[in-house]
Amino acid sequence: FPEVVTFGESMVLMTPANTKGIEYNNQFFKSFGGAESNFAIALARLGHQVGWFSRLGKDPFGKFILKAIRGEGVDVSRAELTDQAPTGFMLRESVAGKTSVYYYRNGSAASKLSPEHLDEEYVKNATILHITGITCAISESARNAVYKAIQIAKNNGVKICFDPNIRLKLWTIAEAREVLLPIAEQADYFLPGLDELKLLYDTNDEDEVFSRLKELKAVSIVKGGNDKTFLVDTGSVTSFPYISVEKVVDPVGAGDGFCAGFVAGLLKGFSHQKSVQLANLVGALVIQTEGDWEGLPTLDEVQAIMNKEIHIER
Ligand code: KDG
Repeated sequence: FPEVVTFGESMVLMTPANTKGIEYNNQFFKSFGGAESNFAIALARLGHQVGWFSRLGKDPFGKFILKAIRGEGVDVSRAELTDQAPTGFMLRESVAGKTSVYYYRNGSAASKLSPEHLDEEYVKNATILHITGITCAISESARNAVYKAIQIAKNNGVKICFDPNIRLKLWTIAEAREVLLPIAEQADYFLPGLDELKLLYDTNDEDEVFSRLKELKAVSIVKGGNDKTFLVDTGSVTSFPYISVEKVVDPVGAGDGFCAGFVAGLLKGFSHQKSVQLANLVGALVIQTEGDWEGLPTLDEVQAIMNKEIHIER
């Protein structure tokens, strides 16, 4: 059984092959994305056994995604191709510095994920279960699968790692709050962005945000605070500066890589502090390459950087 289990929707991702944007462009690059599979690929590259599952359409998109994730060394034995519904897809464009995402995922195969698709033994035998708010947002049945996975984890001493990953194209902030805040209370590791916390706690006051986090039993790692990452651990807050990079090529996927870096640190027996540093390093590397997961580093790459403490040039 894998050390880490995660599940959630992966979609085909189409991006315009030039700067004209979706409306005027005639050629597209095809890849795929999904917060949980990005996370799983990151962990596999960092040398860990990780299982990801979802439902995908039994269509060319679904087959393409499944093969690619399997090819990255992620265990996909519990993922399923179904002819019940198609694979979701998304388009993303960056025009004049503004990135827009368009989802075509309503009624997708992954949205039909439900508690019955969880293999209890599989979740039970993991060390860490990683869940994100996206799976809670795509459908009621997928949300119920998340609740069931949390229950299995709780009953079997599996640690829960939770990234709220708020996507306001999928639900309103009021809906998100109602679901995500109680999950944060159950998590062992909570990895939100500072902007997400402001939305969740409905405040711009950072002191208030941190005092809310201190009330949680979870260790919280907060991404995105003024070039800093914060670790909130047993009531105290420590900050870590970001690793500066020459050029940010594509920030999408940084949060998923960050979570995987932190979890890899935990599995390697690092302290929480050192795990946050590994998380920052993975985040800094992935934003220097186009794509949600393509630029994720391998264990050799991060080790070389950590051992020599060299600056990253890629
Ligand atoms: O974190 C990156 C993800 O946002 C991306 O890969 C797509 O999972 C995705 C989503 O639902 O937006």
